[in-house]
Amino acid sequence: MKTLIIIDFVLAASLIDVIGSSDLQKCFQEQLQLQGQVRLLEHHVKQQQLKIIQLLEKKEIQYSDKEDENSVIDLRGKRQYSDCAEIYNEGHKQNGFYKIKPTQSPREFLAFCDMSEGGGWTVFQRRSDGSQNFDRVWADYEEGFGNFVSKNGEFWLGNKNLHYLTNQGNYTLRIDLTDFEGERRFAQYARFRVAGEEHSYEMSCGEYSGTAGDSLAGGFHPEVKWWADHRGMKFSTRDRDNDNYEGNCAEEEKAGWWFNRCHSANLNGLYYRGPYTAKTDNGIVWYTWHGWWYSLKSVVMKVRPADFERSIV
Ligand SMILES: *[C@@H]1O[C@H](CO)[C@@H](O)[C@H](O)[C@H]1NC(C)=O
Ligand SMILES: [Ca+2]
Repeated sequence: MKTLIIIDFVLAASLIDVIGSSDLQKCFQEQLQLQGQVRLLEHHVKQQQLKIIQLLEKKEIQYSDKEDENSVIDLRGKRQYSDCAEIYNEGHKQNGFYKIKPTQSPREFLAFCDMSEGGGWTVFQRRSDGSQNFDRVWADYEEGFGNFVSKNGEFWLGNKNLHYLTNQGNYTLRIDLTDFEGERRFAQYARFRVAGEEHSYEMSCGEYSGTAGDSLAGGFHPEVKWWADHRGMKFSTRDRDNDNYEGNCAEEEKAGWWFNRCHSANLNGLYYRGPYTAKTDNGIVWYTWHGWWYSLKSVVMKVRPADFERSIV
């Protein structure tokens, strides 16, 4: 080995003699240039790699967004479920739209199952962003309307479906509310029930519990009950006035609801985003929390059998 190195030295020395020092300098310069180019290319390669990683991440995010977008869950089973509590008790604990068929219902329909807060909640109304129009006629409220695909889509399940659903037994109503300050409150009512079409989908419910105050039964003050109690009220829409007011609550409040004279809760009202001014109190109102002139950020109305017990799966 040593001899070889010596030969190399000798060779190099003789090469310098042969090529001349200016040529050698040129070679060195070229080498430096090439090394510079290599570094530049390496830099490009690194940048490209980063770009690829970023694009892949973006694609992944889009992918999960799409998964969020479509929240319909097909169980593909032969079994029919009367509500989300049954689905939960079968071990399905993912939030989403499932097909249910209450015992008296002539057909299956999609309902959002909220598997949080103990699970088994069938959601029949949601407000989240004002993307759906809730100022609708009787037939729309009867059959249901809105977005039955997206996780946070707005919808009304339909009075007919709500009737079939709540007449299967004693159902607890839970209303989850959030405001634009990021606070959450809830109101819960025992024995929530919606009568059939022949009774204009009259609503009844029992004892209140919760943190948002009792706006549905006007329980916040005995003297307001005659106009603020929504229990025992028939459903009203702008084309079907069943309220206790000389005028037409649904028309003025731009919503379908169990109006009295007219309300201390109007969760199907206009989506205003917080404090608002209008001729009438037609925002998304829960009086006992934010009064009549504050429109809430989100609402979820859901039911669950009173005797619901989580099965250990
Ligand atoms: C519903 O609750 C009421 C009052 O607690 C009770 O009398 C009734 O038997 C219950 N109905 C069903 C179907 O469980
Ligand atoms: Ca009226």
